[in-house]
Amino acid sequence: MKSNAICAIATAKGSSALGVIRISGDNLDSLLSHIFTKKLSDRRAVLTNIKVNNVIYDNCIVILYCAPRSYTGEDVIEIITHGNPVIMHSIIELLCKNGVSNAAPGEFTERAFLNNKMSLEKAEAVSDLISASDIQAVRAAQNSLCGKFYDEVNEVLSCIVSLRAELETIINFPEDDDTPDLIIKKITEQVERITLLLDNILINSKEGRSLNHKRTYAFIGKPNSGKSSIVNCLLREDASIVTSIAGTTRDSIEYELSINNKIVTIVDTAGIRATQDKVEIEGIERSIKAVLKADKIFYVVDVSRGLDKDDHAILKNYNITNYDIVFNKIDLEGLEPRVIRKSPSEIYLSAINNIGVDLIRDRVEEDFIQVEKVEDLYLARSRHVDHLIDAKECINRCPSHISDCKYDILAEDMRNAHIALSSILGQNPTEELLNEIFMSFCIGK
Ligand SMILES: Nc1nc2c(ncn2[C@@H]2O[C@H](COP(=O)(O)OP(=O)(O)OP(=O)(O)O)[C@@H](O)[C@H]2O)c(=O)[nH]1
Ligand SMILES: [Mg+2]
Repeated sequence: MKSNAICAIATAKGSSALGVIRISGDNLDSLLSHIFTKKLSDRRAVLTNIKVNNVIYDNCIVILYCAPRSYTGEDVIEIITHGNPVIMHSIIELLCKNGVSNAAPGEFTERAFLNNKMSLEKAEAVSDLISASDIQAVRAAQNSLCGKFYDEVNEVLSCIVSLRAELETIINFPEDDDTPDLIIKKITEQVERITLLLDNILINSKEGRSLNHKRTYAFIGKPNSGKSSIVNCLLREDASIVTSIAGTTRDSIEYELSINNKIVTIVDTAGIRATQDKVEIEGIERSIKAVLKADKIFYVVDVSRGLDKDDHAILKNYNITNYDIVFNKIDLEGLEPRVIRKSPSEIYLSAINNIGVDLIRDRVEEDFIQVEKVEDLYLARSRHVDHLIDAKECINRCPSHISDCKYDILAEDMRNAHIALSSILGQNPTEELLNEIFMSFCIGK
């Protein structure tokens, strides 16, 4: 596939010791050799200046990977620069002046997929590996990337292909058949094997999907209840502004919090109350969106005021169902920090004194999934599980088709199971699906 050259900074934003710029396209050596003071050579690290019109952009390590032995299957150049964003952006500008365009998110991996360097679920695993929120998710993504998921899906696919071939023979040449009993026995055994393999993949994929999900916890409640104070305690820094003025937080603000080496998202939100203030109304609407996005709500109440009818109205009107009530400001009532487990559970703490805030960390930790045998998992996505369920539904219908000797209907269900499983690996993907998958990547990957 002929394609224009693309480039992107592949390292994170900001200053660092080193920065990496990635370029992919056809005939990169002839397109760009004039900007390097040394000749590049395939798969060799070359220490060279990037120099044009006597301006030295940087002294860097440059590696050329000639097509097709590269990540994308095209020529790829990786430039390792000093990690100053000014240097990296000036090199990107230089590349763009020389016929290279800025890469879209995930475009390198999309090209790798389109050039048959990797199947679709492996391309997805690249993105999942980068965003994995704990070590188990990292291991599971690595399993997918090494082809464990691909191999297992492929094994079922080959069983389905051979059964489909047999069914075609039975349907087209009924006179050549073995006795009906023998056919039924043979086909039943094959369907049983497919069912067994599929069940196993489905269990592992469902577990893998839950590992892939970074959980979100939103702090919701009336103004002044202490949401921002609790969030700041959890973050152990003054990230959110805290004042005694009700309505201080005007927007939903997301933070990443690491609890026991697992990253979760916590959201500080604007206090909910009836107001005429336009900015506050907008903030409250964002709080409602945060409710919808969250896996769980910590509903914060000033314990000295108690859970009143306004709180009940908020819980009801915003359809908040999965929540703990956090009674903050226990110092005002002389209460002890504690958790009362019931439905909903209650957590008593004092953010201002940082007493009992760890109880929230403990509650979050209770939600962590403990996976016994991570070596069996792959970091699956909902898309994969949906296709596996589609395939499973087709296979589940097979035993009754066999006993009714309805081989043409059986063949049709096998065909549909085949399509569902092929879709996981990205055989015949739609453009929309590819856009959806690759747009969620970071730029430079
Ligand atoms: N006594 C006491 N005061 C607290 C405690 N936690 C927070 N406060 C005070 O309560 C006031 C409101 O705290 P915030 O954290 O800004 O409350 P909020 O829920 O984020 O308020 P909005 O952003 O307006 O919705 C501040 O004056 C805090 O110092 C606590 O545990 N005890
Ligand atoms: Mg606040």
